[in-house]
Amino acid sequence: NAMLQWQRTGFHFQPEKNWMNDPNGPVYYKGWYHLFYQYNPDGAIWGNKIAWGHAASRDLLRWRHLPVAMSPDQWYDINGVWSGSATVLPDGRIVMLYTGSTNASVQVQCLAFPTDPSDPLLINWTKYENNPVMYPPPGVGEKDFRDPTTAWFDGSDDTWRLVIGSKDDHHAGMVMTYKTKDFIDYELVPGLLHRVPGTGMWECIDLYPVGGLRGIDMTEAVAAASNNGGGDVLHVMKESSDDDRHDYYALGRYDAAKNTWTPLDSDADVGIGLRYDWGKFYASKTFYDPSKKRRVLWGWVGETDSEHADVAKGWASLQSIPRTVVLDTKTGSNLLQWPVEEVETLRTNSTNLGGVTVEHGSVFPLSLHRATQLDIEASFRLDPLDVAAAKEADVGYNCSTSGGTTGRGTLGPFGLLVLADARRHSGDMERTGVYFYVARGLDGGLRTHFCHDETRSSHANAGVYLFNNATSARVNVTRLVVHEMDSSYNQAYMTSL
Ligand code: DQQ
Repeated sequence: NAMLQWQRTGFHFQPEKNWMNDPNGPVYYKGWYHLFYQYNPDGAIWGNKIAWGHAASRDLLRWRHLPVAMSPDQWYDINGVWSGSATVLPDGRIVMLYTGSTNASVQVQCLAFPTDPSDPLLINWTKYENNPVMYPPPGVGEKDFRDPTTAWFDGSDDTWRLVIGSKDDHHAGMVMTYKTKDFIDYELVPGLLHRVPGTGMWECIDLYPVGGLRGIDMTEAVAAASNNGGGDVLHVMKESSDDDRHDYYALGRYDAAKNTWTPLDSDADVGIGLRYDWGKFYASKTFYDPSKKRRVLWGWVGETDSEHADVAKGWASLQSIPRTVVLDTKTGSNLLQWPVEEVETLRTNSTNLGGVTVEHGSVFPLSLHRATQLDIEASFRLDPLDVAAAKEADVGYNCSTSGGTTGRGTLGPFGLLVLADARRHSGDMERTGVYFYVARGLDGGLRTHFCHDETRSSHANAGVYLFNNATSARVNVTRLVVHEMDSSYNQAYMTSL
């Protein structure tokens, strides 16, 4: 069916068919990036036979599909080979830890290794003969113990450490630390690394350092901290909240000796309240890429299609475009994310359309070739006189509830209407808005909201428009470069191998 074909992605990773959820064990090995993922080889829905799908890439964009890496075939993972993480040892060997759901549906941690370490594609995996290596500790529910992180080395006692998320019987989300010398015997480190009442099960914990512009490996950060206090390095803790299915993070300080992680924003009882993403984005995981010295983030993007539609399509879900994550050094209070630089290699024709002014209350189309996949760089500048004149106080602007692209304010909304088609609906163009809204806070300062509006989205693949729905402000589009993207390449490459 041509329509269903059309809905396949251009650049986002998807298996050739069937269900996918969490990204697992991302790692760079002998020149290849590896992505494993929660996969149902039998159909387009999640089930109790989840395996680890596997793909490898040289550039994080063009993927080679590989055979299923691990299937639920042992008593300790017969109900699912669930999420886990890779650790690269100093000699280059890889250790994989994952959660098995046992024949009694108990969550246990299991160990696996590449069968042939000389194979850069890591096609075959061997499960450790004496799995499982960790059981739920006393006081922790049998079904509340999953998703081990990447381990890091701590030179103070020459152990590897990792964390696992859980919840307690007061519905508090919590993070436990384990240490091990050999990845076979583990010791629970006393105390909890973190705990937040009322947040439920914490899935897929991620814990990693951020500092300047380059990424930092966790082992490196722990070593630096014990030598010189660690400088300005902060540690991100992320949890995937099973209660509301969003990924939350906070910046904090990790103290290895005390086994504590303390959020910077200590007043927030929640402790972890920032979102990576306001769309569908869950069970994410980062890895340190030694080849480009960066930290890269993947997240599972579930689709909003019904289960019925997924079954009809024969597939469900994609992975986000991998993103480089850095600390926002300007604010020191949040992260910045950007698609990995490799995305730019997909740009073909580029058109420079900057240097225009969009008057208030106007919409106009950009003259582009018809293209289904675009990468748009844009900078907007409000007229300073309009900004100075804006008196209106921001009484709680909200991207979702303040009218989207049709709202009206003194300094917004303005921006782009993409996937827009004026012919389909007279007077009410189908479009997806990507826009800004600037408001003056009660303290007199300006706040910029960056939003998207899907309420009039459709499958239209026609035009891109500039719009400015502010009541009086003019907007200068100082830079506007539209890159057409080579969208055929990814899928063609995947199927040709
Ligand atoms: N998905 C896995 C679990 C994890 C959950 C099972 C998060 O390991 O907690 O498919 O989406």
